[in-house]
Amino acid sequence: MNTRSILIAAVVAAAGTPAFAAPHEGGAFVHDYDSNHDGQVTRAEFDAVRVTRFKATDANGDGWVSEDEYVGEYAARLEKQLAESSLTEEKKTEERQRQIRQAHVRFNVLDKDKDGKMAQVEYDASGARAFAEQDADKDGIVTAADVQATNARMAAMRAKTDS
Ligand SMILES: [Ca+2]
Ligand SMILES: [Ca+2]
Ligand SMILES: [Ca+2]
Repeated sequence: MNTRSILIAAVVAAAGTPAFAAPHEGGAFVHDYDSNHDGQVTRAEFDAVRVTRFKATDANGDGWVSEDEYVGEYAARLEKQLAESSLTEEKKTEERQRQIRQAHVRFNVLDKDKDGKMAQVEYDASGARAFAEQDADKDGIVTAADVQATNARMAAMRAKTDS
């Protein structure tokens, strides 16, 4: 490979990296839930945001979230992110389809008893799992250091599966 083709390969590789940060990425965790901006997320802060989000997602206010409500709430947040992103329209369409497909998959995982309704208790159970997963040192508070440790652990797990 000459210098020029190496350069082209590097540019192509850079273009292939996602310009679009997944909403479930670590840095977003502290950002999303740290209501008093002290750099750490307590369980109380986390739960308060989750309760608000569940209520907002339950668009018709009947106490449970349907698949349409769940995907609808997610799609609205996704559109905001896409509007701010620098992706081309074509890439945005691709990303939208991929993310919406995953939202349907997530709903079905959350809806443990498969009645098509996600109750607050099912939503809370998934939240508790997510919080525990991020809290790497298990002191009940998620800091940026916890998130980094969790990301490193997951990257190591992925590397193992890939090899
Ligand atoms: Ca905080
Ligand atoms: Ca509902
Ligand atoms: Ca912690």
